[in-house]
Amino acid sequence: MNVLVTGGCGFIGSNLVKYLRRERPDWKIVNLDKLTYAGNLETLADLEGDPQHVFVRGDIGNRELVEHLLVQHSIDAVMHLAAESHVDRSILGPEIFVTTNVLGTQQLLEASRARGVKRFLMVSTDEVYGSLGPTGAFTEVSPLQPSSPYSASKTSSDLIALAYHHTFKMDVVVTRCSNNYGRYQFPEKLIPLMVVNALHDKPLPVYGDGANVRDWLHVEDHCQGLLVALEKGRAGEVYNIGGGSERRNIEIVKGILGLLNKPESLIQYVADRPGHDRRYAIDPAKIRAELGWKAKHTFEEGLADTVKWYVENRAWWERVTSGAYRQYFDTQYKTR
Ligand code: NAD
Ligand code: TDX
Repeated sequence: MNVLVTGGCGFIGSNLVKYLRRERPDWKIVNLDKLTYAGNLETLADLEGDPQHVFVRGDIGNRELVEHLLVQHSIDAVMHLAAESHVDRSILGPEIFVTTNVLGTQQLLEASRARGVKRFLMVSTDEVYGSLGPTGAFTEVSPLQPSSPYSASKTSSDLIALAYHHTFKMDVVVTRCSNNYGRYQFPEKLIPLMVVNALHDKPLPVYGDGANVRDWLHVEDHCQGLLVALEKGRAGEVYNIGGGSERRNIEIVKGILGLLNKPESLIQYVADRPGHDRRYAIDPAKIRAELGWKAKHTFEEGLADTVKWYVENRAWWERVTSGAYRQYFDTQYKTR
């Protein structure tokens, strides 16, 4: 099987590429990534020289390039993760979110249709459902009510992918997962940002009252869910993937400070995120019943492991935050 993974140098994508190399060693993985600020090829340095992993720097919106790759590598399936992924950045500048997430996804779908890709897995998000009250959980038929430019752009791409199934009979499966955490997450997202700030003894900015709730999913559990959806999901179906670990932001921030033995005086309540969704919670009953998937990690064990990883891999996040990792690409690839 030959698989095109888009965004394979980002947080989830790089974990997924490593996971697929371990779990499906005979598959060829072609990794198409533009290497934006969020993409770091150095994360995949351990795959250097691996003939089953082919990295290509490029844009999902470049239809000619995508079609060329689909043909050149006889791609059977696409796992589409490439995106602009940060809500706060979408509030500062929505345009690139529409360009990449909406238009880029449509180009990728069109190229996949033209070249007869057998399965297209669209990695979407629980943010398409908007915000929940204090009770209940999102199911696959919950109304779509995205709040931010990011989530609206993801909802658009999610629906365009489903439209390609309904209209053109393309084999499309959509997954919608909750907040991921784990190794190699860019330190702009809640957990790695708080760890990095605490390690620098800098203030930890908690938005609003800190009582917003997210449903945390270990990235390894997510990767397993993506593989199962790719292999066993039914065409045209949506599968929610959730970790069953609802936590208030402030609990997480305090937990991180506890793990690092840092004082709670570092917590700084700051202005709320505009349009901040109050609560997300995923009902994963469908993927459990139909595909037999279930999260394995507990949040407490996963968070402790993640915090330890950031403590021990300071060089990785220092290079990522300074932009120094770009030199790696320049020396490894540009000269070839
Ligand atoms: P990320 O920001 O860490 O990585 C995104 C990757 O996509 C980067 O490597 C970047 O270089 C690449 N990219 C961006 N624009 C591109 C383009 N035009 N062409 C090719 N590559 C491009 O994101 P992530 O957190 O790993 O998220 C991956 C996917 O999962 C996204 O689609 C996101 O919406 C979705 N998702 C993420 C979470 C989460 O908690 N992180 C939760 C639900 C859904
Ligand atoms: O500095 C911060 N302070 C803070 O209080 C940051 C960065 C975040 N927060 C809050 C906002 C959210 O309630 O923490 C929560 C999590 O924030 P993010 O890490 O930015 O994630 P979120 O907005 O929930 O979106 C994430 O999950 C769904 C991913 O970034 C998306 O790509 C995914 O689709």
